Amino acid sequence: MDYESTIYALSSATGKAGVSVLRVSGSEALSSLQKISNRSNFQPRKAHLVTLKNPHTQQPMDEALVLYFPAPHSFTGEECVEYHVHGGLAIVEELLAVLQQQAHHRLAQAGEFTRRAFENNKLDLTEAEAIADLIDAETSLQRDQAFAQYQGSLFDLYKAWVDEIAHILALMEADLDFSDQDLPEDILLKVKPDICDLVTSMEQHLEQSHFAERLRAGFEMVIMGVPNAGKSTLLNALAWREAAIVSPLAGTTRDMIEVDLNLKGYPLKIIDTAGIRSLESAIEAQNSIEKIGMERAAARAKDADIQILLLDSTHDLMQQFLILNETQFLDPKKAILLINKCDKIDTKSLKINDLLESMGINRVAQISAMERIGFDDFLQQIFDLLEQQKPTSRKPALTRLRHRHAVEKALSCLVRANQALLPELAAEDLRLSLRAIGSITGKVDVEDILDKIFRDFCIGK
Ligand SMILES: Nc1nc2c(ncn2[C@@H]2O[C@H](COP(=O)(O)OP(=O)(O)OP(=O)(O)O)[C@@H](O)[C@H]2O)c(=O)[nH]1
Ligand SMILES: [Mg+2]
Repeated sequence: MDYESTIYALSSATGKAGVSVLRVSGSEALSSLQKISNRSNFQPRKAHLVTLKNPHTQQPMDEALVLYFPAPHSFTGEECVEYHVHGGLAIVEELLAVLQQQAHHRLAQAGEFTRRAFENNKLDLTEAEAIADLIDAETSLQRDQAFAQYQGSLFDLYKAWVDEIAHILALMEADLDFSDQDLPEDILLKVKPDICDLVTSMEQHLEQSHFAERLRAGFEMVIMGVPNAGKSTLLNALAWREAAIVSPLAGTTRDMIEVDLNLKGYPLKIIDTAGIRSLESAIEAQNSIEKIGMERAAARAKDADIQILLLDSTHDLMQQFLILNETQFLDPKKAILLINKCDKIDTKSLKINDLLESMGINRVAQISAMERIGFDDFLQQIFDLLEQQKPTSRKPALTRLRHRHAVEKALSCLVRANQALLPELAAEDLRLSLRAIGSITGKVDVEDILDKIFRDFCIGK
């Protein structure tokens, strides 16, 4: 990556706008600003109203607000300039062209400003990822989570772990290097309780992070039901559009259809599926498209955060449940029993409590997907179920598979270190564990940390 060039880019969205912001970062950022504005004096971090002129033609381009952020007190840690121009296409295009003509300037690549901020120690990798998440956040809860991570909640946690592992490692290495000096005997026994504490913390972290990962990527709610129960009608009603085809023909939906919903801050992916028929009919349907659709639906429902069992109230409820249950996806803890087509019958006649008891499910709602009846209660049930899955502790949680893999690796190394019979082997595993956690923030130099700790040890002066 070339860090010599001064880079520039349109930072606000493309297209017409009231104001567009262009960002320039690098050693030549101030000098190009001086040329384009015909002005030499800019106070740091103060807005200046200037007329921008094309340096070749001296034709005015726009009147703009410009800000100068001297290094290292800028987003990237380099000399930075922001141009706030009127967001017209011609203005933005010409300013970009003029910047291109400036010495050592080039258009920034995707993510390059943040990359430079990382290289200049302005943020760690988790904070850089949080910027991307903040920009992508579509619900308030997603934004809150991304913002906490941006402010360093994950970095602080991993930094504390790195410090603890490094401390244990330093003790062990000191023992190995200076075993003839007065360090406590049997170092392996001495550090074991600390390793065990770390193992527990990491296990809890992995366990409690599932919710945060889903909050970032979206919770999944799968609608399961026999053909014609009204699954696609429900999907369309929730999405307020005709996302799926609805018809009185059984077996209309073959593939999964997804729509996104923001439920009081929770990002929710709703998945409509192929209707489930009884196993007998499924056998008849060997290798058919319908069978594949049913298998996919069951697999997706198994992994989902919420399973909607949609039953048609105009047909035998228990029979429908038994058919659905044949595919063995049901997890009563995350299931909601949803009785549909309640516009057609007197629901008092339904023996719902008996049904719930035999299914082991404790959430139920009655709706008419077609007439939009009972939706408030149904949506509240979904919200309650999500709230129930929220971890009680407010500890920072990982949000990406990249973090999860690294923590899993660090954890397995610690477990191995704990079982090692020789301190040399345990030390090697601790080193690997340290590297794995360090790779999440990208800010760990193992040797550097050890140097720091050894300095406090006063051994072998
Ligand atoms: N009266 C009434 N009819 C409904 C309701 N919901 C769905 N229907 C009707 O039931 C039929 C089947 O609806 P769909 O939404 O296609 O059912 P599905 O479960 O997606 O069916 P498959 O895709 O074949 O598995 C259609 O004729 C709908 O209009 C409801 O709440 N009340
Ligand atoms: Mg359908």
